[in-house]
Amino acid sequence: MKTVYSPRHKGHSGHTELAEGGVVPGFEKPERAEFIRARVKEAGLGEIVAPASHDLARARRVHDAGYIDFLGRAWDMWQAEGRKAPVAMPFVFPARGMRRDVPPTHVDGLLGFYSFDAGANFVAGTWDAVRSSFDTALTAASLVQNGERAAFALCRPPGHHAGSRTMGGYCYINNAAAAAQMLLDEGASRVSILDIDYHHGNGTQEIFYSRADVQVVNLHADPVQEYPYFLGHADEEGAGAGEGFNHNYPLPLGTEWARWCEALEEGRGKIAAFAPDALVVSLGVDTFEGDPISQFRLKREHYPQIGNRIARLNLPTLFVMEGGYAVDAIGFNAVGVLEGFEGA
Ligand code: Q9C
Ligand code: ZN
Repeated sequence: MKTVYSPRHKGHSGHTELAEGGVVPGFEKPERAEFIRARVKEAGLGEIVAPASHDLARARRVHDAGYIDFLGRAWDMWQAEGRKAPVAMPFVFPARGMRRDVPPTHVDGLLGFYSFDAGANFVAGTWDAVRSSFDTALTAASLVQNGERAAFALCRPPGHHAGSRTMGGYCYINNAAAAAQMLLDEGASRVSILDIDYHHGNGTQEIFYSRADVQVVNLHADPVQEYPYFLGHADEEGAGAGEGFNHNYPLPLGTEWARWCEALEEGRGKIAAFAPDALVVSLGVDTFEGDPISQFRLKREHYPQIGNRIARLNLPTLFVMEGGYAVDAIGFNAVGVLEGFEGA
């Protein structure tokens, strides 16, 4: 299968995050995408192509217009304040009991207004990287749309935590959601999203929660124990017209392959029953035993088996890169899924 990749992701670097009471270098760093790209080449997965530019109207199909507008202006607003710090990070959020119907005008207020945590920060190159990640997902979606069996969007930054008007968890534009929406807008009647990142894809769930045309299946660490903590429980099954089209499989910390695979099989059953025209896989490999911020125990040999099982759904499939922070293993694990898919 083809891989879509742009070097523009590299501008999103040097940012920080809050962890264990301090400010640390971001785990979501450029080496991630570079190691995956190197492995795609080494494994001979297929051609690597550059993304074509896509209209941001495609992002506004799944995000609030004011939110997308702010993403594009955040860094300039930060600089206009005369800030010397190289990283813009939110620090105040409209939580319970506060108003969120009056957007602030100050950049600090807007950063919090459009965030659910402090995990999506801006440096000078962030917006350009976000834009190229979005273009990457949509370009790969077009390949599938135009008849390819599968395509790999090597997106960075990732997207599945980004909701209709909130960034967070290293995510800005929800690449998988925008891609799924484009497939629908270009002719598909139903699309399934299978999110296998270690963390619950809260943004994707929120965006499609009331819809019957996008089924969302999510395997992840139980939110009572793990980030993002406030979404991803098994009883979240969709609302209104979307009732019955959201499926969460929360799993305990320490989950190993056998149990994880059982959840995958249940999820595959839901997808087969929904009979979508296409499948979008939110491909996170932070389920790996060596991941520095995660606590599942999948091993390198399990990733091709995941790809094999996904292939057996027999659907046009778009893989969209999400998380995975064990940088030295990320190439083997991410590309392992794709090789398992191709070999099935
Ligand atoms: N630094 C994705 O995998 N972790 N995002 C906070 C303290 C946030 C993960 C722990 C994890 C976000 C795309
Ligand atoms: Zn993750």
